[in-house]
Amino acid sequence: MELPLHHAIFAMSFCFSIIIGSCDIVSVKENSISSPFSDNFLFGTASSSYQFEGAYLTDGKGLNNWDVFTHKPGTTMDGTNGDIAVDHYHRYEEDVDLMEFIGVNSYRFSLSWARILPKGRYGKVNKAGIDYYNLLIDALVNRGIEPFVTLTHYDIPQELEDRYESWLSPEIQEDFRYYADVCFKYFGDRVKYWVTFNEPNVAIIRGYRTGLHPPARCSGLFGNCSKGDSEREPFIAAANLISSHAAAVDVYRTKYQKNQGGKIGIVLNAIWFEPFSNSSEDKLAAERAQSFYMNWFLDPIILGRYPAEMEEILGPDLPPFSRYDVENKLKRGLDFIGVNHYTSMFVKDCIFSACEAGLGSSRTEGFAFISGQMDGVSIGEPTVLDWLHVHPQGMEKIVTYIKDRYNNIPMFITENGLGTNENSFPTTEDIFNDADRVEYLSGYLDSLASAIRKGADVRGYFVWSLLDNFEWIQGYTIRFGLHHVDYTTLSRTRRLSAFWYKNFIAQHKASAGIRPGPGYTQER
Ligand code: GBH
Repeated sequence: MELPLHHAIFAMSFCFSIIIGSCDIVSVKENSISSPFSDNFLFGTASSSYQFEGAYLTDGKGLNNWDVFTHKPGTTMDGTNGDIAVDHYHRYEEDVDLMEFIGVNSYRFSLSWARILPKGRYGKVNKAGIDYYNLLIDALVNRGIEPFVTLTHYDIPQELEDRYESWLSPEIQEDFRYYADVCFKYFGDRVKYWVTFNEPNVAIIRGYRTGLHPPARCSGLFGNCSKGDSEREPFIAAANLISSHAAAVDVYRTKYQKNQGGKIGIVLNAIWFEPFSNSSEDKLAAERAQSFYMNWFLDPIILGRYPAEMEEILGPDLPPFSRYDVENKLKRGLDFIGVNHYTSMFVKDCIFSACEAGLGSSRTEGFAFISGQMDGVSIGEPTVLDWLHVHPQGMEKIVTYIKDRYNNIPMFITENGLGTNENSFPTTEDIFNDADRVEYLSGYLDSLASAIRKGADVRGYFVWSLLDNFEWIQGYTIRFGLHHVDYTTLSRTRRLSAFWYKNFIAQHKASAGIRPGPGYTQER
C-alpha cells in the first residue's frame, strides 16, 4: 500500500502558512497504514567531524590532511576552511536538542582521528578528544538516540601523510588498526554501529585521480597537480585502504564484537548508473561504470576479489591481496553496507564507440562515459550541484542492485539529501522554505520504501544533513541542512524540511506501533 505522503505535504503547506507561532503538523496521523520500515528501523541525520566540529586546534587536536589542505590558497571555492565549521564541538548539546525535536532514533557522525590520535600511532591518545566524544555519545544515548559512528570521513592525521604518504603506503594499515582499536576500546560499550570509512571511492578518486581533495595528487588530463599518477596511484591507495578496513574489522571481530555486540560496515558513495540506450554496449558500460566505482571496494571486501571487468581491463595493474587476507579477513569482511545515495548518471560505451576524453572514458575508469546529461537529455532535474540530478527511481534501483549482487546483506542508507545555495540577503522565508528539499527527500524515501517492499533488507536511513555545514571544496556556499546555519552568528534555524522529517518519522513510528518519542508535541 502506498504511504499517504500527500497528507504530510498537505499538513506542511498548512504549517508553512503559519510560519510564526505554533506549527501543529502531527494531526495527520490517523490512518492505520502499515509502514514498510521495520519497528527498529533507524531514522537519523548525518554529519562528519571536519564538516561540523570546528575547534581545529582546541584541546590538543592534531592537524589533519583537510586542515593543511584548506589552509593553502585556492583549494576551496570560497577560500574558507573547517577551522570553525558549525562549531559542533562546543554546540553539540544544542544540536542533540534539535535531533530530539525531530524525533530521530539515530545520529550518524564521524570521529576526528587527529583529535583522538594527534600523531597517529606515533604519539599518545589525546584524553580531551576521548572526553569530548564520551560527552557526545552520552548525550545521544540519554535521549534514546543510537550513535552510528564513522571512524574516518575523509580526514586523517597529517602526520601519516608526512611520514609515509598515507594511503600510498601499506604502513597505514597499522595506523588504522591501532586507531580503530582505541575507538572500540573507549566507545564500544555504547556504540553498536561502526563504519570504517566514509566513501573511500570518493576520497581515493578525488585524492589520487582528479586531485581535487588532499593529498591533491594527479597527472595528465585528469587534473592539475604538481605530483601524482592518476592511472596507477588510485589502485595502490585503494588496495591499502581495503586492507586497512579488513584490519579494523579483524580487530573488532577478534577482540570486541563478542562482548560489545555491535556491527561493523563500510559506507560507499553509490550512484545509479543508467545505460544511456538499450544497446547491449551501453548496458555493459553501465555495469563497468559500477564496477570501477563502487564494486571496486565492495567486491574485495565481500567476495574476496576485484570485479571481473576490472581484472579484465587492468589485469596486473591491480595490486593483489594476499591469500591469507582474502581467506581470513576480506571475504564477508563486513556486517552491513552503508549506501550514500544522491544521484543517478547516464552511461555510454567507449569501447565500441569513440568517446571524448574525460568523465570516465579512460581505461582506468572502465571505458564508460558518465554524465547527467547526454544528447540534450537530462537524467533528472538538475540542481545547483553539477553532480546531483534529482532521479528518485535511482534509489530503488541502486538498493536492488546491491541486494542482488551481495546476497541481500543488511544495508543502511547512510546519506541522502539535497544541496542548495542561498541569496546574499536571505529573507526569513528564503531561510525557512526548502520545499525543493522536502520534495527531494519524500521522492527518494518513497522509492526506498518500494525497494524494501520488494525484499531489500534496509535497516536505516540518514538525511544529509542535520545542519548546513562545510561542503568540502565548495566551502559554505552549498547548504544541505534540515536546519539553516547563519555563519556569522552560528545560530541554527529549523527549516520546513525539519518539520516534514519529524512528521514523516512520527507517521512511520505510529504505524509500526511505536509511541513517538519526546518532542512530539513540542511547538516550534
Ligand atoms: C557525500 O559526498 C559526503 O559523504 C559528505 O561529506 C558530503 O557533504 C555530502 O555527500 C554532500 O556532498 O568526482 O568521483 O567524486 C558526496 C560527494 C561528490 C560524490 C561528487 C560524488 C562525484 C563523483 N559527491 N562526486 S567523484
